[in-house]
Amino acid sequence: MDKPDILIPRPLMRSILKVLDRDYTTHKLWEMADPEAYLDSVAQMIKGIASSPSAKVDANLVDRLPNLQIVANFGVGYDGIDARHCADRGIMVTNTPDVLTEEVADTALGLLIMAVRELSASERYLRAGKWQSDGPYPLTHGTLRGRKLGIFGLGRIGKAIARRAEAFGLEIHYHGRRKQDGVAYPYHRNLKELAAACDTLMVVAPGGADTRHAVDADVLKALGPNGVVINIGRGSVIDEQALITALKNGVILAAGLDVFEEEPRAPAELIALDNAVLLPHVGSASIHTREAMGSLMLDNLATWFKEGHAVTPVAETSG
Ligand code: NAP
Ligand code: 8YV
Repeated sequence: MDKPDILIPRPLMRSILKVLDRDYTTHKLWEMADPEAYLDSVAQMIKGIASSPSAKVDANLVDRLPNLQIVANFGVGYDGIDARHCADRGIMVTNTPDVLTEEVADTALGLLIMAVRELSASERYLRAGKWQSDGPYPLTHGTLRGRKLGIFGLGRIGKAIARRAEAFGLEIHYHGRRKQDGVAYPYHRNLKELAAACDTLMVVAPGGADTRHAVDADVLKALGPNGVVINIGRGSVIDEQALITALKNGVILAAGLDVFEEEPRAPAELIALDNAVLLPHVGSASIHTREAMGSLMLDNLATWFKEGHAVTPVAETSG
């Protein structure tokens, strides 16, 4: 049997590319001098896309590929893929849920503690020699003690974060599109209500048009001057300019961000702020977890081309 042709828009881990090169005819778009012309020349052949959150698989790209059968995403968040359009065209879309949940939840708790207890700033203080020259680092205004954590997006990762936060003694609240059966944490119908009931907001909802800038100036104000915002979900969910203003003006206390509106760019204004802890989208970025995500993506492609079904289809294409 001929090896199916797979388009790879953006670089993937070497170990995954090795298997893709072995089992498929691969087309690595980022290596092409003229990606548009190359795409035109191979469009008829492409049966699958091995995608990742930094690649955009929009309706325009999908419609250029008449024989496309599957888009397999390296990541659980698939806001970069027009999954509704794929579903309309009968194209399968898969993602990598569960295998990264615990890793991302660990990172979220790390960010929370770093932001509340100023761990990055205090480490910078030591490295600058100030402990010796100026004495102990000032006591932090922030503490985890008595904090109420509002989780925006109580899904797989949100629940893993909640389990950890409970162990730290935090009171948990949540908001999503609906109240969940069997969940005892207080539910809030909208984000402003959630923020007003809490002082710490954990954003772990998906990106995309429905959640764009859901965390705005009003939500930040409702969180209050002791407020801490952590974003481990998607940069687009927070209005970044409103967040910068709130951090600068003491509307909230601090923020911890793993994701940004225009990755890999983190705004200079955020970088200049000592009350913002900034990570370069490393939530799932251990070799262990990225290998597991890669295996699941490869399983989805293999099962599709061998058996005609996928292991982890996204909601839009699972019916
Ligand atoms: P999940 O299990 O599908 O959970 C998503 C949660 O968000 C659900 O509880 C859902 O609840 C809620 N939600 C979905 N759409 C919403 C909307 N329009 N408005 C309000 N709430 C909404 O997904 P997951 O596995 O936990 O992953 C969550 C997200 O984390 C991913 O989509 C991805 O963007 C991000 N992520 C980031 C990293 C990183 O490295 N930083 C790594 C992995 C994932 P309802 O259905 O009740 O609304
Ligand atoms: C990505 C993520 O997989 O799963 C997601 O939604 O955001 C990360 O785990 C990572 O950016 C790989 O490119």
